[in-house]
Amino acid sequence: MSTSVVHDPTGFTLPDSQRALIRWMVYVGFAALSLGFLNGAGQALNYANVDILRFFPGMRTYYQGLTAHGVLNAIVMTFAFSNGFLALTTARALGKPLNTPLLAATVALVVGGTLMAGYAIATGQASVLYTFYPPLQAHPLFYIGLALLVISTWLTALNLWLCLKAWRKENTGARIPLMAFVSVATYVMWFIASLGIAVEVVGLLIPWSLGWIENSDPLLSRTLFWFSGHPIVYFWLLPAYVSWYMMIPKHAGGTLFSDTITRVVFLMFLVLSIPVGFHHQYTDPGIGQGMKATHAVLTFGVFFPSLVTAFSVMWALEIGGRRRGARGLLDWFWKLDWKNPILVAQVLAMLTFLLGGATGLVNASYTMNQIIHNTTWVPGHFHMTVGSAVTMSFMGIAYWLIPYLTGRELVGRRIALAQSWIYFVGVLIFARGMISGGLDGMPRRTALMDAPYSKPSWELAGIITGVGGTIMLVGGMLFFVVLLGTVFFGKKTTGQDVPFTETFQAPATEGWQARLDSFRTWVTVTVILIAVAYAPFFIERFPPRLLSPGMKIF
Ligand code: HAS
Ligand code: CU
Repeated sequence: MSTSVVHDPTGFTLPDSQRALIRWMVYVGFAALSLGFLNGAGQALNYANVDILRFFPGMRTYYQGLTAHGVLNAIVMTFAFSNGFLALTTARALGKPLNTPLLAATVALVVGGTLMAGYAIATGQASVLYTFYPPLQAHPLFYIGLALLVISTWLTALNLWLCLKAWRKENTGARIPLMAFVSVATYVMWFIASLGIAVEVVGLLIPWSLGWIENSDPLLSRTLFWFSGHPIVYFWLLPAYVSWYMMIPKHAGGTLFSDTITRVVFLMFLVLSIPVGFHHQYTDPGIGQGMKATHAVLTFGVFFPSLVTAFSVMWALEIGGRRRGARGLLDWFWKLDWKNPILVAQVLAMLTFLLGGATGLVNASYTMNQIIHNTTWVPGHFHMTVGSAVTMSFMGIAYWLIPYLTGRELVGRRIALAQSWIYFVGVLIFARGMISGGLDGMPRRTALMDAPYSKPSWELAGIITGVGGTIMLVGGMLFFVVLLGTVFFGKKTTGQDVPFTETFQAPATEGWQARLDSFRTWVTVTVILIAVAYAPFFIERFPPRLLSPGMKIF
């Protein structure tokens, strides 16, 4: 148990040009997040009967604000951050530079895509929410912008693949360094997953919004959307997991327990993330019960690697706490370095994710889903996953990543610490409001302030939601104080490295474990499982039934 392995003793540093491109990618992501936060507070306050959206320039309706909130936070921020972060982790782990023109093209696509979709949303021509279900119809630039954003992730996938290929050529037979393996696995999963949304947007929605085809097929489109729409949540989550597995042990002073288990977890996400999309469509007509049940069972399967993660990461934290002097059963938790904002943001993220995971199980349970579907319970769930586990982890990562990318020391550690706690408390209050309201039938995605109906019990739930959302905004804005302070006023430093952990044992070079690195095998398994879970529906639904004319309601 004591032989430690340093992953990459080569002392590789990323070329300055690539560091600058990654920096800009991350800036774009965080710029989107800042606007997304503002819109989020507007949404939360809607439930408390307070309308601040009307003070936002150009904002016409609640639905326009909700679209901006979802697209900026869940698509632009996450894509931009992952494109930058996982490109860096891959290059660092392999000790190889990336492809600069590809990286530059990726940044250009993220910027161009965001501007196009942003234009359509800002001018009120795309108030179709981030799921853009037809027959709601948006301006063509909305769909084209989204397509460019998806293509930016493909270019990143290609960049990682080229980097890995070059490394393999020089290291025949060697195991892929763990941090590169988990980063590449994330993008392999997402590349396959994104094909659904690509077919939907390019094959159906862009031609329809341009008037080349007259009508839409809502059920087929929704199914293609959720083919990508469930795995996208793991595409948001896995960069945080890369940090929890590879970096948190280092920040906590611990060590990652098992190389093999970590690889198996990421491979389970590759294989199981996609064939579960119908758990978003339990109430959709036109999909067989048997298919829905299959997806329900597989959803419980994809729950498992997160459970394993909880125990692996907890053990790494425990080792860290014990090395800092903890003796009892649980005091390792309090012995962690609670003054380190990088660690604190992410440990608090994990704590909210325990609740995010638990509410996910309720969603996945076919019959219980009937009670909470389309209620505010669902945004309650996803703000304890993407809205905190992921977002707070990205903020925690930023506390070393921004210094790494800018060559400047972090400014405002105390503000950073306060920021994490405020956001954490805020999101728990917010989610408490949403969850309780949802159990009482409070509808999601509804301008409740203007609704002619209400229920007395929604009032308190709405107020709690509004208060929590406001606290989240304060926590979120303090993050930007730290960020801007660091970028503009941080003391110049040199010589930082990407912080990542060792594992107790080096990966085995022979036996079954070596087979884990064969992406070809796992992609084959993935494709077979997808065929089992989706082929019956798509065969039955082909050719598309283009019957629904577009609607522009808001
Ligand atoms: Fe979900 C709806 C099921 C995870 C995001 N989900 C959504 C939507 C979003 C979303 C955005 O089955 C709404 C989409 C829309 O607009 O309609 N979800 C699940 C399940 C999981 C899950 C089973 N969701 C996520 C993640 C998301 C996310 C992750 C974003 C990042 N979700 C559903 C279903 C629906 C749904 C249905 C449809 C609902 C409907 O009707 O519309 C699981 O993957 C969750 C597994 C998580 C765990 C927790 C592990 C905990 C860890 C932390 C460890 C803590 C430590 C600290 C180490 C098993 C790893 C230790 C310290 C101590 C002292 C303890
Ligand atoms: Cu899902």
